[in-house]
Amino acid sequence: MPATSFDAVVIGAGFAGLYMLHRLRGLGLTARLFETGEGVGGTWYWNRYPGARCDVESVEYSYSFSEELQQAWDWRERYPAQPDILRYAEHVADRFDLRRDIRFRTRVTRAAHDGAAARWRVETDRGDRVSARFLITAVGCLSEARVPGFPGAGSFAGESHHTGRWPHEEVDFTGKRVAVIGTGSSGIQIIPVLARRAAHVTVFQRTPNFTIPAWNRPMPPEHARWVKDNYADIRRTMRGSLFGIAAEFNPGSALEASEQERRAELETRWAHGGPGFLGAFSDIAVDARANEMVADFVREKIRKTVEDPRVAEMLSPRDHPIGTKRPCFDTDYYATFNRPDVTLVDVREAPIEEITPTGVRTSAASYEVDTIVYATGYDAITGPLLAIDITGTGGTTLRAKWAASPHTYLGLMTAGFPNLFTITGPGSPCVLSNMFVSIEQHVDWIAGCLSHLAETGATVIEAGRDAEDAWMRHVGEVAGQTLYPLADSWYLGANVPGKPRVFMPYAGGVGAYRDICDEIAAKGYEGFVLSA
Ligand code: N01
Repeated sequence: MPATSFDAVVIGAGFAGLYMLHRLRGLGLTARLFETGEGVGGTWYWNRYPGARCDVESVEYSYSFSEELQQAWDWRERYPAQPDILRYAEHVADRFDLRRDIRFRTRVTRAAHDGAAARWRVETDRGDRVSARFLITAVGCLSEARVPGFPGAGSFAGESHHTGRWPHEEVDFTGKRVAVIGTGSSGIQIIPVLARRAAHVTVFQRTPNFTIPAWNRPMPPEHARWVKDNYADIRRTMRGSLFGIAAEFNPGSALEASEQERRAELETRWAHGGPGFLGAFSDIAVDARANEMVADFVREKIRKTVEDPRVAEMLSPRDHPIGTKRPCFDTDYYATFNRPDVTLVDVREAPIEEITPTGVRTSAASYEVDTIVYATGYDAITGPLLAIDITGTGGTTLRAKWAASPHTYLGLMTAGFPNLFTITGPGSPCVLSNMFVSIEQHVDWIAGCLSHLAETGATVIEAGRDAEDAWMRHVGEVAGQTLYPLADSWYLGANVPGKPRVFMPYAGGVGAYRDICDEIAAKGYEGFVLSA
């Protein structure tokens, strides 16, 4: 008989779930991990589209918990391509012998807390019925893919794929007319690659995004050596930073700098490329005038790169401050629109009315295509959690509790759901950070918490309602000091019709957040309720 009773059930075999499983083992706890996909890797298992690549530098987008692992692994490029990240996830799963506790091709459908037994009862789509004292979600923030409900989508005669649910077999674009709908990070990565492969690419853009050149390149061996020799310092910098990256942030103000100083700083960072660009000045995220100066600089770059002034203007974002939507980092994005075989269509002016058997029809024209790529994003942060039917104390569902907005204490737990931990949940820095830094911090904090429970004889921990209310007020106040709420972004759920408009991540930075979590733990898990 296979085991049905565990100390912990973990949901998801991405980087959060893999590390959580490893730490649970280290604590001597039994665990079962359920994963929908056929393999490990989470978002990097699903996002196999051409051009998929992480835009955090590879040496920073990796685990720090094992010195042997970080010394053994060699990254090939400045930013890791999807196949390399997947290889890394597989290597970790093998190296730490994690697969034997993972059930693949299995989706958790329901989880209900049984108060009398103080256990979570978990059900899957393959008929598993297991129970565990602790339920730990490692479902990722961007795993619930969203295709808008365009009328007629089912009638399309060609192939259509969402970037986040890309087929395992190669999709052949040779000689094809391709529609790409969406110009977020995924669209911005796939469009230049498809332009080189397909006969014609038509890009359907609703909102132009700011994108900064990534300047990807092979990893110079001397840099790889230097990183391995200096990992301890690099990791320390990342952990204490705002966004979990090691890029240098300039504490100076864009408003106080002279025109010449400002331009020099921005040109240097543009030439370096990547996420460090937005660290050019400390007031970009909080002062509209400072932000506009940086946005102007990027729009000027667009005008210099894109030959047709009309197309350049279409590509120039004007409806949100730079950085208030997830910044994008690209390879040849703007220059791709100089190609004669790439057409940009503004669907804000003429919205998509339907998908026909042969293509896309907007209110202004019809476009015949062979393949449609939906780069239309995700029901982010709360979507993957609410896709599971989770019921806490007294029959309250998570969906009901979060109907008006997600409510958590530290993004780690939510009152009324004892012993449920949400790795990188809403109310934590999650998507505003390098996910590896946030994942390791959450997993380590949870492991510390489980040890504390064992040492003190407590079996149940739950977020206190007052502490949770105070935390959510703090999350809102910090967001309110920034320009983030000004954009219709997925950070606020604005991309999903009917979703509450609430800024979900904690914008105080991963360093400050870590200090808060550590202090709460040091004070005996202040604000949590522990019981035997
Ligand atoms: O999704 P998005 P994504 N009609 O939501 C458009 C991470 N990521 O998959 O802005 C027409 O950003 C929508 O338009 P609008 C990263 O965190 C990381 O690109 O809502 N268009 C938008 O242009 C990223 O932020 C990496 O007006 C419609 C696009 O679809 C997150 O994933 C790579 C539409 C969706 O953009 C999500 O990125 C890839 C409609 N009805 C992703 N509905 C790296 O590490 C939506 N759109 C590099």
